[in-house]
Amino acid sequence: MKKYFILLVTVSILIVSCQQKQSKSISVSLSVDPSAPTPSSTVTVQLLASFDVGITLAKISIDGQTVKNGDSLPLQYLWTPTKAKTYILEGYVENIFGQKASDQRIIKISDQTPPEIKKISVLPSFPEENSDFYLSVEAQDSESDVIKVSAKVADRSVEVQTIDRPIILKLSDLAQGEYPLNIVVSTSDIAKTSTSTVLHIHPLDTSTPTVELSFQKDFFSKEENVILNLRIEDDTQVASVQIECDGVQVYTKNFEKTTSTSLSVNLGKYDQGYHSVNVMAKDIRGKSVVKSGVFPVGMGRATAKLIIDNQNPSPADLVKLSVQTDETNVKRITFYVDDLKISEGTAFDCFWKAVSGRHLLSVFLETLDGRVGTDAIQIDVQDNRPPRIESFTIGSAELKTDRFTSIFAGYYGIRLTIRDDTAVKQGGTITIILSSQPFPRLNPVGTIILVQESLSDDLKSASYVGATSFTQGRFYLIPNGVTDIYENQLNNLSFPVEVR
Ligand SMILES: [Ca+2]
Ligand SMILES: [Ca+2]
Ligand SMILES: [Ca+2]
Repeated sequence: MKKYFILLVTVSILIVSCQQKQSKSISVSLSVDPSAPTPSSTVTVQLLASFDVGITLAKISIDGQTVKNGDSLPLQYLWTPTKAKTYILEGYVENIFGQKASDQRIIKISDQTPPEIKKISVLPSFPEENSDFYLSVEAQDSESDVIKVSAKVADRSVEVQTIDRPIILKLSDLAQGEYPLNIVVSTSDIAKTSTSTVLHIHPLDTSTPTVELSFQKDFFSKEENVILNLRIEDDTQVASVQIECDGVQVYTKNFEKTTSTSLSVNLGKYDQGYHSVNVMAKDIRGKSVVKSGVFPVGMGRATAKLIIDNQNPSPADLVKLSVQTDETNVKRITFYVDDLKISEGTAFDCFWKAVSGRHLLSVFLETLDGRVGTDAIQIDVQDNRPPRIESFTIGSAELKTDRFTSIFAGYYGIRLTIRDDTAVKQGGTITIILSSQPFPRLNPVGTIILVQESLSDDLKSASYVGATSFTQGRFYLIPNGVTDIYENQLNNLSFPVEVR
């Protein structure tokens, strides 16, 4: 029994010491051949261990991905890297004793071939003085994802290293002028290429173009071509204009070296209704503006303008009334003087025999498509007749020119009312001369001043009042200063009065 116990202890010590020995001695090593591979190399990766008995798992991984595994050593993997970059290679081993060991290699595969430059562009296309702009570099490389671009212009240099495509570099604050621009594109110290170009920095363009649009007419008929007038200006250069009608492009034009332009564009014929127009103008720097408008076809007012050949006729003069119109489909033209129709039909003119006074001449034009237009002119026809006396009273006695009117001596109010076919003067006075002799043998014995008491709304009639004392005798009352607005004066009238 003691003998067995001693044997068991001896075996246990042996196993423990054997395990201790193995855990001390196992080590793995990963070899890489060639040691500095390129993307075109075939690389032999080999995993070895110091103690290769009882292996349960051996594996090789690249960047965490297992590429080869097995249960015996050495383990070999033939690797053909395609990308130029830094890789982590790892070898790993487990054995029946539960031992684990690993080894790592950092392998940098450097790119031998330069990237290919596809295109270099400047954004915006016209970089302006003292503002930001960008270089866009389109480059590709089949081995390297990361591409480095360095750009040198004037005293600036910028550099970016990225996997983004295209590769964008920001530049700014250059004065107006031309600069050599050098660009180096690389994927490693030995894989690089370069190019150079000339960079133009333009003067500042501060505003979008301006567009003024107007139509040749307020509206058009279905038979007419719609004409659009445009004026376009820009602080640098107008580049192009594009016109859409009802959403359909109908016109484009490009311009050369102009800061302002005026043009009339024939948009063609349209159906009845309202139509929209959009005008887009661009300047040479790519700034654009859109202006919109609407034009009616077959609707709206008809054009009608009244013309008269004599603005200042005398009574009985013939005045010619004409209508000017753009309409081609006239149905009816009617001319009026005041409310009186003097011509109706399709005649474009007519005559009117002027009569004194203030008159409203008008024309009314109708088209076959149901539109109307009208125009009017007010004129004053100067009359040549003085006002006439409507009534002349002393107290309640009405004076006449052809017989004596009898009154008793005393104090009387006097009233004179006059009327003119055009208008009497506003305000003022009328003087009544008292003569002891009949007209024309004047022998004044006194005067009476009458002041204007009232004026009718149409200015044609006015009343004047005054007062005086009459003593016995025979008198002739002669009004003086009875005139109309044209200074036609009433003369030579005398009114006999007998005061008893
Ligand atoms: Ca390359
Ligand atoms: Ca501009
Ligand atoms: Ca008159």
